[in-house]
Amino acid sequence: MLHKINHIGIAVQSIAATLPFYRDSLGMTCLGEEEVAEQQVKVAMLAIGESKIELLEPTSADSAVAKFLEKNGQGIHHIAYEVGDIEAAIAALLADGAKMIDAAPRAGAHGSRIAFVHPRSSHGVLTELCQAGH
Ligand code: CMX
Repeated sequence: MLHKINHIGIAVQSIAATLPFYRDSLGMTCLGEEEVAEQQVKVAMLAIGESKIELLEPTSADSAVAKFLEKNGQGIHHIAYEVGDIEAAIAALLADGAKMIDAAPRAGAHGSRIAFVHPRSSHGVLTELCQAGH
């Protein structure tokens, strides 16, 4: 069902302040920045081998990422797994009794379709299913 880790999301106060560490000190390639209005975040994607690091900066004080930062401070926010068929993956998880935040896929960054599993079902780790856009 899962192909690989697509990306790891990291919540940050400021992408501008964080990017130099990942891009310049760690030497990752920045693939671009984008605002995902539906999620009330600005994201910067960095490539590391087959996987990516997604820096998440909230654009609104009542967004999911702003609440996370308030409660936990900066740090790892979610793990996103790549799937070939996101509808089938959601159906399989629901059939196993998992609580989905998204019972149907929604739009993610770069034309992808995404769905989140509630962290209470995934033992404390916010888990994202991600089907790449074509
Ligand atoms: N990782 C692990 N646990 C998390 C979490 C995270 N990132 N975010 C929230 N939680 C936990 C909280 O600690 C809390 O746990 P307890 O009940 O044990 O205290 C519980 O989930 C509920 O959290 P809350 O602060 O009360 O917040 P909400 O219920 O309002 O929302 C959640 C929680 C997960 C449903 C919401 O953050 C959500 O819908 N997230 C998915 C969307 C998202 O995160 N988008 C941003 C990134 C988008 C992108 O990648 O493009």
